[in-house]
Amino acid sequence: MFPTLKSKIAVTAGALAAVLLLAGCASFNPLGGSGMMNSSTRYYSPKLRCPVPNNLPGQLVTVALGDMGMSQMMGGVAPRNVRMRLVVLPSKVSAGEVSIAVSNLGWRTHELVVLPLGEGEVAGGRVPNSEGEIDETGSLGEASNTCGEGSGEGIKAGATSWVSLTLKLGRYEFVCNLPNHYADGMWQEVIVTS
Ligand SMILES: [Cu+2]
Repeated sequence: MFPTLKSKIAVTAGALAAVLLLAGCASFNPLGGSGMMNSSTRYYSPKLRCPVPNNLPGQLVTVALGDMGMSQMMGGVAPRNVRMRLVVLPSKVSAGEVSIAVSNLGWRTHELVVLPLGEGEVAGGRVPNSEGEIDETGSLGEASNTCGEGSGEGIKAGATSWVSLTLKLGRYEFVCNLPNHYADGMWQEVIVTS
């Protein structure tokens, strides 16, 4: 089923809200002090270089991935614990076919993996291994293909990726599982209702 005009407008508004949300942390300074990071510093997103197809099946869910781009500003030296974001809109969908449209608004490569949450499990509660990655057992799919559908080598900065899946009733966790990105905050719970 194609999304109706109304739902398209809602999705556009949602994506915009996600962008604003990401931009909203512009003044967040992971390094602490002022120095070269002052109030005039702006968070800058690369321009998206490939659109998501507008005829994806089922309910459309948008995911915005972001990071503070510090490594660019700091001349390629990445400080530890750079804060990263993963924002899913809407975070509540009905069971059935869902198309997930992912935009990487950050400066680093990211990805989107859909994992189930078992009873008693909470989003953000997984423990990364020594490589900084979490266990992807039970993954329902991923969007990690720069300017393409499905699985790939990661979504490059300013690129999109998308995937269509059937989600059953339950709780899920959308994550980025590149090394240390989960621990840096790239996860969000998504609830699938009847
Ligand atoms: Cu990431």
